[in-house]
Amino acid sequence: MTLRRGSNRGRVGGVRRLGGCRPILLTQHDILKVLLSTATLHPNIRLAGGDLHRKGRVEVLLDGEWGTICDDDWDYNDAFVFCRQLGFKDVDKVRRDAFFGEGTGQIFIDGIECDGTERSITDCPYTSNHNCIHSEDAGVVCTSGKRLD
Ligand SMILES: [Ca+2]
Ligand SMILES: [Ca+2]
Repeated sequence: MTLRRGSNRGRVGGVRRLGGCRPILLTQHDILKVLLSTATLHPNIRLAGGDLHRKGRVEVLLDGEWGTICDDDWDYNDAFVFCRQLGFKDVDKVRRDAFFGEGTGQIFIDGIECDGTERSITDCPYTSNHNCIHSEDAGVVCTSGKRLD
């Protein structure tokens, strides 16, 4: 296969002079960019400690580290943004008080106040200067239905 995009022509020519590993790295980078731009699932959040893929302790990846969300102000609107971000249609249950077990690491988010329209949980107003402990970790049960939009 020959790439005809103008931006790649000079790069491919330069790579030939530099040796064998660089073309593979550049190609992986291009593929990763496409995958990230088309991904339905957001790579920076996850559910942990639940027994089904749609429920668990809500966790976020910030600065390369997984951490939790405090249940202070954790309500339906916040859970809705989280479930939608994971690709689910809605929220089944909002869980508080480390319902799915206590997380480890940092508590990144406290006092979260989503209005329900945000695309990402980290787009919601919140404070990282928390007054929480892990027994207050927030959780959620998302509906089994996947979002269609
Ligand atoms: Ca809230
Ligand atoms: Ca608080």
